[in-house]
Amino acid sequence: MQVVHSPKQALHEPPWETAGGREVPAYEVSARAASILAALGADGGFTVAAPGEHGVEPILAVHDAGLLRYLESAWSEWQRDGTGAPAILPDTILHARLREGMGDAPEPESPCGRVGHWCFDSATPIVAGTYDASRAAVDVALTAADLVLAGERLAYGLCRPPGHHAARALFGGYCYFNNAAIAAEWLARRTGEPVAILDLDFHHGNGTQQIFYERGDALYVSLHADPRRTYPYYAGHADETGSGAGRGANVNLPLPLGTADDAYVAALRIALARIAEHGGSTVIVSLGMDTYHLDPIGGFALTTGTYHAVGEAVASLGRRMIVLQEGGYHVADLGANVVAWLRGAEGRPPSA
Ligand code: SP5
Ligand code: ZN
Repeated sequence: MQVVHSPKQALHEPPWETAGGREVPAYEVSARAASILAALGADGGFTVAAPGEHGVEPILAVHDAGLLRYLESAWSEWQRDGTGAPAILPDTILHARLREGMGDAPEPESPCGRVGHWCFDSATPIVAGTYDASRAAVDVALTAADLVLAGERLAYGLCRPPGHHAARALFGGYCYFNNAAIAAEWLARRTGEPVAILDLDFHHGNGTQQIFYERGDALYVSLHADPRRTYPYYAGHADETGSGAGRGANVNLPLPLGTADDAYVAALRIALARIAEHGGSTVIVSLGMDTYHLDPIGGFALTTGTYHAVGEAVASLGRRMIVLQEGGYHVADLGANVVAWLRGAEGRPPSA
């Protein structure tokens, strides 16, 4: 199987994040990609290639130009006019109700004001290499899409940082650009076909949902922890089904904390049935391994064998697959879990 990865992605190495009122070591670290690369290498069935550069146009097809401009300039501005802190995190965030009834606010001019205009949480630091790494992750996703456009049945983009929490004009949730949404739009424009995105990360992909919420040609289907108790809290409920031309093309399957293998696979069958009803030849998979029973921030109980079964079940749709890495924070087992999933998707048996 063809794998796409860029060493530039390791330039994003946040020192810490804040979670639950505490400063904690960052979860979304480059050791995650190293774990996956080591397992792919040990397996021997994967060929890793670097991405091709695709420029900013495919990003601007999905994201607000102001978000791109902000991420491109944030670190140098912070060095020039910021607080001298080793990472950029917002202290004041543009909450929707602050402007209730008043229309949009202009983008502020100070570094602390700007970051809260574009970021929605306190867990997604910007450091020196964040922009270059995020651009590389987009190129990884687009190159994986290109492989499938060129005839591969299946390609895996080892994206880092991940993407599914990034909305049209907003970053957060360890995500800066929405790799899967950018690849989906790229594919839709090139093929003229409808496209389906299956999001298997533990967390709801609020960004991908937002980007395609009014689109009928792009189906978004997600299995995730119920947002009533779990991040991102404000999106991912079952009654969010799309609007306008997108009515019916957004499918959320929230699951309770503690969800284990059998219940997960049962929900997956429902997700796959919805995708089978939608047209198009390709499925983009937002693959998060934070559903793992040992994950430090997830709350499901999946085991490695189930990842193989899930990959196999998704492949049984008979569609081409662009598989893009999202979350998964149990670094030691992350690589084995990804390999199990990809082997299932390829129709190979689980490794011994
Ligand atoms: C791509 C992705 O998986 N992003 C996840 C972002 C989650 N950020 C908030 C993390 C909150 C962690 N809460 C820790 C609870 C530990 N029991
Ligand atoms: Zn996640």
